[in-house]
Amino acid sequence: MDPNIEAPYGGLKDQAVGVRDGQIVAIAPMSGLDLKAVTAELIDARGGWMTPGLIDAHTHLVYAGNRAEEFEQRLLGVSYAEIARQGGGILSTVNATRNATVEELVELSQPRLQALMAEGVTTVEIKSGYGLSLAAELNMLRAAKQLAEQNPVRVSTTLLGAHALPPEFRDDAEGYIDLVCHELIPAAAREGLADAVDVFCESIAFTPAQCDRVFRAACEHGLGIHAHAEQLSNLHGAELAARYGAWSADHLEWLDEAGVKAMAGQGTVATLLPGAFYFLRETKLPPIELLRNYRVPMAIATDLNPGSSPLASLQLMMNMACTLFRLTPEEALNGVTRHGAQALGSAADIGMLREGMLADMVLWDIAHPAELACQFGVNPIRQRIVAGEVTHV
Ligand code: DI6
Ligand code: FE
Repeated sequence: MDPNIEAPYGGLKDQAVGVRDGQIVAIAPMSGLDLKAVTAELIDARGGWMTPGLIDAHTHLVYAGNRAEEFEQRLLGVSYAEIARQGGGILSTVNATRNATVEELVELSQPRLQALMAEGVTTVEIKSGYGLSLAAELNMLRAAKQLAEQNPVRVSTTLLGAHALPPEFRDDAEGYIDLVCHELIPAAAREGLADAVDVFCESIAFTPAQCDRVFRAACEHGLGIHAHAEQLSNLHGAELAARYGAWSADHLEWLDEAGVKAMAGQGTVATLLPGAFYFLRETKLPPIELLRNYRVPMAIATDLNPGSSPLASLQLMMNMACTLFRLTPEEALNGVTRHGAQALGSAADIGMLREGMLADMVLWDIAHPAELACQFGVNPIRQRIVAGEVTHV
């Protein structure tokens, strides 16, 4: 996936990858290698393809409860508003999450993380956002950190305090944003629990002015910035986020040319979430052609969450990025490697196979990299390697 290599996918044939202390220290042709002289452990790739470890740059995989019954009710004709009146929707996940301990959150989230890792994910971003109080948001982030300790995976954590308005602030959005800026962000930063901050900038969530306050607080505490923007309408949230040098703006179905331009100018990644588009049966497509024209890097992620994308498969997202958004398989693979890394502010360390980068990689039983986006349901993974160690997941 190294753009300095001109071949499709930055692909090189018949290469050896040398790893020491968790880092890639050499990539060189097999023909120049005297295998008998190599004292290190050898892995024979037997003609497979080696890619960078996959990166899922947008998930809400820590939560309690589930919303399958709502899904069923809606298909039986109960309206979304009626479900919300019965305490359903996002707030049902908030209730369940608030009532769970950190240990319970870890236990409930492990199978979802496991599913991602089994398909080759070596780095995953995990957001809070179902706690909406100081204690419950920090507990979600603690659960994410604990998952990172217990699994061979890198985790980037994001404080999404401004996800929804908690019931105790029903008529006081500004008061809740005060809490996010003056308590949640400082506490998460102080305890080293968050790498970045995120917001849901939408008519059903928070206004651009409120998101602006959150971004300012994030900058003051040295945290990265993500934004849920232009998912259901165009409030110019992506442009606002780009002005703060955001790592990524995500969803983006309603993004316009001015927004694309602003993102291009700041190097903000467009993180596309085809699973939410599919699950919510959206019809408005993100402006792929504009993003290409302005050379905005496109990442692809699962948005794994119980309400709008209960889909724990990054391979499925690669397929949907191609079928629904018309990305090429090469763009899709870039979206879950190099551009995913950029979306997490980690482009110097992960997302490419290159000397000096971390040795996170996946060996696939495939004859061509397009297979990763084309076929779904037959997981072609042979080996998953994190920091140079073969993992057994
Ligand atoms: N956008 C979404 O699609 C999800 N959150 C967000 O900011 C919805 C999350 C949920 O319904 O639980
Ligand atoms: Fe999301």
